[in-house]
Amino acid sequence: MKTEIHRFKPLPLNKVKLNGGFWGEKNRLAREKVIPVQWRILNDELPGAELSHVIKNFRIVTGETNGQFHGMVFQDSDLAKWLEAVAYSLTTNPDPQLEALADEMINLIGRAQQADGYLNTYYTLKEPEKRWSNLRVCHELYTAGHMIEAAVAYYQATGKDKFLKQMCKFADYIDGVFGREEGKKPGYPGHEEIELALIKLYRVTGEERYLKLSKFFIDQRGQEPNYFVLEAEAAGEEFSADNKHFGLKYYQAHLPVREQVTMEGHAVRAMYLLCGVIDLAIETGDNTLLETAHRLWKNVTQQKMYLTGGVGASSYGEAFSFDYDLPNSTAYAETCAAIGLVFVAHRMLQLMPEREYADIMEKALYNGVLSGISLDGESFFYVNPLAVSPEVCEKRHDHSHVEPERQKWFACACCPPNLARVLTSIGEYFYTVNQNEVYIHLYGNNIAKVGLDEGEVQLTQETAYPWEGTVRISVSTEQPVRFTLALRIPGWCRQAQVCINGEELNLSTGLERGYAKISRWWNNGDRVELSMAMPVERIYSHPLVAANLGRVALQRGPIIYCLEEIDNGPNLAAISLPSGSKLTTQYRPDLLGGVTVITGEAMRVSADNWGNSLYAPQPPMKVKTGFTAVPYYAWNNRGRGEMLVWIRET
Ligand code: FUB
Ligand code: ZN
Repeated sequence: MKTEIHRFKPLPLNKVKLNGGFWGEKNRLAREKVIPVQWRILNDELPGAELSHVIKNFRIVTGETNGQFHGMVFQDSDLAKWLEAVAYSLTTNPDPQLEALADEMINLIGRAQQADGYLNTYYTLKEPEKRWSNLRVCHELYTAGHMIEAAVAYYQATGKDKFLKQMCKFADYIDGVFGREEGKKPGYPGHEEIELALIKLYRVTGEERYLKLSKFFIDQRGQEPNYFVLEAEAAGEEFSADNKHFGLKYYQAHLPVREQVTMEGHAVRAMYLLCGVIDLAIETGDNTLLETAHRLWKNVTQQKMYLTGGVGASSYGEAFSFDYDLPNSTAYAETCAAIGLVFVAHRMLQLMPEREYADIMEKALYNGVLSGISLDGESFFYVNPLAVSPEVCEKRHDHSHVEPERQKWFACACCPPNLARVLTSIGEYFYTVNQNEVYIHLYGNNIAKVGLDEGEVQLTQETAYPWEGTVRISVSTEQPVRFTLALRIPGWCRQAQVCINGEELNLSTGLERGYAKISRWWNNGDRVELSMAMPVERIYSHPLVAANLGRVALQRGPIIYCLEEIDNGPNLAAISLPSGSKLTTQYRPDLLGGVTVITGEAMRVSADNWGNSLYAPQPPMKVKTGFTAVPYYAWNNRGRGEMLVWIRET
């Protein structure tokens, strides 16, 4: 028997109807633009985009076309993530044509699947005899995980089980290959992903063996003798377990997972591992996993996270650096890693509704995730630094990983379809519920249908959030229902008011873990109004973040701001904000799809009167200047130019 600790489940996507507003619009963009454009890219039909070849790889396997495999060893995962996004889109917005397209892809996947259940176009085409021989590097289990996630989502969206059955067959085959039993491989993936996917498969099928297999992969990671070391030895490959950058830490395999103290290595891998750990803890009630999850969460969010919710500071290895090492212009902060952090936070909320988890989920969503996609949905950042100078990116080798402009696609295209699946499923991040409690974590226009022990209620949120701090929630119910409505009062909010049917609720008695909890009989037509003061805040870093010493960032509500060259002229480094100067906000419907901008007075170091000498014994002249800051996520939507989040403060 498992211990039931899955007390708070996300309100499923099909119960949350987004109604315009900030996330409603992003969701619409993902459905109407991102999915169709990515379909063209996956078919190599978009001029000017990096070649994907992913669908062609499948067709080569099936013999429907000739050619060579092209792409990364995990190229199949781009199609899987696209299919997962399609499934979420179909969940909220049925579309027979899109569904037919997805069915066609599922049939193709079925035809490319080998008789024993194996599926992987790279190995099938290039190295059929080498299956599972390089788990550390070659991503077979990662790719399988994405396929499984897509199949689960498609089954949930459509009720059709063809894809699910295909992936059960694959998972059963994997189950036959891996394990501690004689004749099986005691290995685990170099890139985590299948752990969380198998738990999804277990939840949807009820088959315990998938849970056990996920547990095996998590338990086995980092055990001695180390599988990756043995695997490399067997292949005659050079692999140094304690290599600074690509040793066992890179794969989170330096220690058994429960003994890991800090979050190390490749950031996306680390986030996906943490997701699996939390899911497994939820399913098994294993306290050692819970402690591990809390410990690693703390290390990431208190020592290794950018203000934007980006994680993974180091471009070398796409990895975490040491504590407080958060350089701005060389930041890697991969879009997928911020997405991974959102997945982690969402799972932490299922363990316990703590404001901190929702705050970080929101921070990453509005900033480090959304910066990855252009406002028109057609181009993407893989890397999300907090300071960019196009000239530096072009000329300096240590910045060569930074693209100063979003790209249509990438040779390694993990981020764009990851964004597609997050934006199409964004409704699932708004609420978690149990039998008689409804927690609201994200604010945005939507209608939610919540099934409680005492009956179904409908909650309608109306708001101009994140530009305004007022959220109106109305209750529809056929008969009075007793339940608790818990509203997150975000950590950034210093002054909040809640009124029920016009009467103010006394919040002075305290919030519960950051939520205003209202337990009562709710009647049809009851209204709740949450008002959150949303002044601009000056944010400072922990003194050990050397890159930000003497610097300030601007935040309003959940939105982090930046300066852009187009508004402030070149050489943003020359600008400084006098502390305490007045900051003004204005909503600009005409700008960047509608954003609130921050303006104010600043100082600019001037080269006028300086002369030709490179150095001099007196400081340069300073002149007064105005400045305009725009939301970080919206930068680089008006052409190429500099960008800066952390501004010098005088
Ligand atoms: O290795 C698969 C994906 O590609 C990773 O998650 C990303 O960091 C990129 O390397
Ligand atoms: Zn990525």
